[in-house]
Amino acid sequence: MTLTQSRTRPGANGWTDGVFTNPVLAGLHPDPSVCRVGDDYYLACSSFEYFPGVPLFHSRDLVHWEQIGNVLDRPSQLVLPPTMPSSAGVYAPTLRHHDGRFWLIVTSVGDGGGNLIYTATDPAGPWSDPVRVPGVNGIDPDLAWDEDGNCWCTYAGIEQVRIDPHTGRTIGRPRRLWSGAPGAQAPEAPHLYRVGGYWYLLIAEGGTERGHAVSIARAPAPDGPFEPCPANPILTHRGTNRPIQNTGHADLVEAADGSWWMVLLGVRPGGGTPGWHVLGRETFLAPVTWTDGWPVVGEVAPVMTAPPWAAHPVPLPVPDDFDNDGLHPRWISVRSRPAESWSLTEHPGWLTLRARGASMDDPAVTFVGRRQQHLSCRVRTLVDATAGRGGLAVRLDERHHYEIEAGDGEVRVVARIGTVLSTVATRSVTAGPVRLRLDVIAPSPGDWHPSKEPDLLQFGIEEADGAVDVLTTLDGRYLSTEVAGGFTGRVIGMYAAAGSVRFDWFDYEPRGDDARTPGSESGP
Ligand code: 6LW
Repeated sequence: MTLTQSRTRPGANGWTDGVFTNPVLAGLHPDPSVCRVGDDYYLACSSFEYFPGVPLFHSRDLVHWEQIGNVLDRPSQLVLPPTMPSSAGVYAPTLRHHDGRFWLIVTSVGDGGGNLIYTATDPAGPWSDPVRVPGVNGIDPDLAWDEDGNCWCTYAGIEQVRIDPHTGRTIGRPRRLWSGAPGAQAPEAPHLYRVGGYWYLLIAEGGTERGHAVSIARAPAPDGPFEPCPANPILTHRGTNRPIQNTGHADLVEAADGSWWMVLLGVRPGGGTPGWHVLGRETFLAPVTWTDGWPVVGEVAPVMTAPPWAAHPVPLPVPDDFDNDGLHPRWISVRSRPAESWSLTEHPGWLTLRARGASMDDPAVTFVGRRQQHLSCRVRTLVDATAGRGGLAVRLDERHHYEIEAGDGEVRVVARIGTVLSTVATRSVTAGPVRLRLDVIAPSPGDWHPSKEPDLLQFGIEEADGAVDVLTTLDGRYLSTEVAGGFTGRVIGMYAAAGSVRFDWFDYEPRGDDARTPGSESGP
């Protein structure tokens, strides 16, 4: 079936009268790294246990980002084994354009992979197989080239070593460069740039939680000696009541007009105290000016003054009816997506999933999902579980997920919260396809008490006329990073836990005030 539905909304697409909305990449998009080639900007993020990995975005204005691919989209580039824990996997890319090529370096954590370099002439892919850099023992690697063509790899600590990026060989010994503020934890996320007569070393410190911050130092040469900025940290929201928290892990870019911008990660905690963020760490944009040779970061707020050249909106999400030959790059699976686990041709117009693991607890579960990008949203799918068991799942990790599942003449809602597993509600249904529906409902701003939940997840069966039989409503805090731990956020999608399960369409619809936040969509 083809679902045709157009969605327009006044003030949609993150763009109204010279303002834009932050985050510019909502949902699980942390550790952004950005580079410019002419008038085009490219950005990459961490992807942890998800496959395909390292989402790659294009923009003409830094505000509106469209996903053009994933750097890691085949097993020869990286295998994420089932033994690798959630929130391990692929961390913190640096994306640069040098010598006519795109270069991307990441750390593969938890499988002994270490630091890996990939290159491409077209950022949409294909990207190369990896060059391993065994002499760099640290996360968050950066690549920078000096005027003599030396390639400097700087990483968490903060340490640095010269490398040959074509072979991965280190040249000389790693050296400690700078550790940020005395006593601050986790100096990490370095990026090294030449601006004017100085080399600037941008870092994150304080840990990726509420104490997160961005600091900078400068030196006459890429290897130091580094002098810290007297105004450090140049960005932090620690100890404030701002709606955007945990601001850190940043990258700088000079726009085509000579203005400077910072991309960074932050979170939007909801509910009472201590606050729960459910969408993961998201990518925000802030203006940067220079004073006395130091960058000064502008406000990071939900509504921002747009750069004068920001003008082209991106479409809002539309239903995916699975009528195309392949899956859009936004669809991600847990660790791998073997060819035998999914098909768009077995029943044309439907996505067929074949079970591997027996539930969403399984590290190798057959799951195809997308990031939750809006605080309130409605997700619906038409599922035929005649030949199996499966449905719609909201996943934080193996031990924190809710799902509404069809199979064996029933629809049931299952909740996994840590060691507790419970079937919360069941309904008998007649044979044939059934519409499963999830409404994620964030409270209105004034609706607050100290233990208020960040959101509610209402699961139901939708009739053809749109009426909903609600099975249950669950507290969203248990699918937050503050409860589950780790580095990710919610991913919502389809799964098969037994036999084969077919999905005719999947519809993710932003709701509420937050619906103006761009969703990096470009059609199914
Ligand atoms: C990343 C580190 C961080 O490697 O979190 O917030 C880690 N910063 O720089 C995982 O995303």
